Amino acid sequence: MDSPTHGTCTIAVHAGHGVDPAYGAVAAPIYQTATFAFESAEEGARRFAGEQDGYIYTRYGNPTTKVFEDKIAALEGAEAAQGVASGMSAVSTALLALLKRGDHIVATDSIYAAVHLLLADTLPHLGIECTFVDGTQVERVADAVKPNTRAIYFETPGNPALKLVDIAAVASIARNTGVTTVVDNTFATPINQRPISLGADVVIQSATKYLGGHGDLIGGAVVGSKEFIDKLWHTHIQLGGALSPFNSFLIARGMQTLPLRMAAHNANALRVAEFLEQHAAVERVIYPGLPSHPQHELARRQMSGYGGMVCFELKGGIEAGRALMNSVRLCTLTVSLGDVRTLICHPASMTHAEVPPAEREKAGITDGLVRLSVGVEDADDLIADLDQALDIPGGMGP
Ligand code: LCS
Repeated sequence: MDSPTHGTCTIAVHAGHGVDPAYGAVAAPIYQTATFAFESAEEGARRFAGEQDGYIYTRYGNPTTKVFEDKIAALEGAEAAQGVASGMSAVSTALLALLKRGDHIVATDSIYAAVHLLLADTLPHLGIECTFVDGTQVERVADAVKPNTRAIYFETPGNPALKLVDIAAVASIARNTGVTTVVDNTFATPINQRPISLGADVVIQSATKYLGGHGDLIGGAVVGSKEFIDKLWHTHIQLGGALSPFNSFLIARGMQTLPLRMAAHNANALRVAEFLEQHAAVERVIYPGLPSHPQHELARRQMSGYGGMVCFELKGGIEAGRALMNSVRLCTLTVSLGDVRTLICHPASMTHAEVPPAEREKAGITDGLVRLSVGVEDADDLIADLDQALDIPGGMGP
C-alpha cells in the first residue's frame, strides 16, 4: 500500500499492514512475544543463517514492530527502517553503526541535550571526535569536514531554539566528500519535511513525539537505504535497544492520524506564534512559519508545514517566564513534545540543563527562552490560557 501514487494520508493509514491473514483482524495485531517457535531444528538453523524468512526473537525483529517500520519508511520516502526503544537509541545505534575509533563527525550545535552529550562526552571516550558548528551557516559545516569525517549530524528545526539547517546544501557537501548525512526529523515529521528527498542518507525519529502523538510511550526509528538498515541491524541486536511490541502497536496506531494531527499542530502553532508576537509582554517569538524567523525563506523552501514547536522570550526575562509557566492552566508544564496536549517547558533549566552554559548560548538557548509544544486543542482556548497567564505581576514587562 506504499505505492508512490498514493497520497500521504493513505500511506499513513495503510502502509505496513492489511487485514491480518490469521483471523481477519483489521487492526494490526500485537505480537507480544519474546520468541518465535521453529517447526524443526533445521528450520531454526536456516532462519539464523538468513536462508529462510521468519521471525526468531523480538530483539531481532517482530511483526508488530515491522508495521511501524514499514509505515515510517513509506512516509519518509525511504527503503527501510529499524524500530528501536527510544529516540536516543535511534541516535546511538545509527552513530555506532556508522563510526569507529579514529573517525570524526560534524554536528550542529542546536541539538537535543542528550545527543550533544553523546557526541561531546561518550563518543570521544571511544576515540570518535566531534566538531560542533553553527548549522545555520552551511560554509561552517563544509569547513569542519576533515579527511576522517564519516558523518554530518543535525536536527532541523533544532531543539529547542528552532534553528534550521539547509538539508539539500549540507547533503551535497556530504555527498561530494563521501560523508553520510544524518538528519533528526523529529520536530518536522515526514509530514512537514522529507530529508531523504532532499538528499540526506539517514533519518532519525523519536517516535515518543509526534509519531506516537499521545504522550504515552517511548520509541524511535532509524530510516534509510535497505543496505544501511541491514548493516545497522547488526549494531542494533548487539546494543539491544529493542522496541516493545506494545509500543510499536501504539506508534503505528498513532501514525494513522499523523497527517491530520500535524495539520492541526501547524495551524495552532502559527496562531499561537502570531498571538505571542503581538503581545506587549513578549520580547521575541521564534517560529519558522513567521516572517520574522531569520530563516523563514529556508523554511518555506524545505518544509511543507512549520510544525507545532514555538519558542519565546518575555520582556521580563526568566522571572516573567517562570511566572507564566506557573500560571498556565490548560498548557501542561512538562518536558517532551509532539503530544496532542500543549506542553510548556524551560529548556535552560530542564531539557538542556546538562549542556554547559557556553554551549547553550551557541545553540540559542537563552535563560529566558520558553518552549511550547502546541497541541491540537482549540487555538482560541490555548491563546486564552496564555493570555491569562501573561496577565500576571512580572509577566507584563516594562
Ligand atoms: N531527538 C530529538 C529532536 C528530541 O527532541 C529527543 C527528545 C530525542 C531525539 C530523544 O528521544 P527519546 O529518546 O526521548 O525518545 N527530546 C526531549 C525533549 O525535548 N524533552 O524531553 C525529551
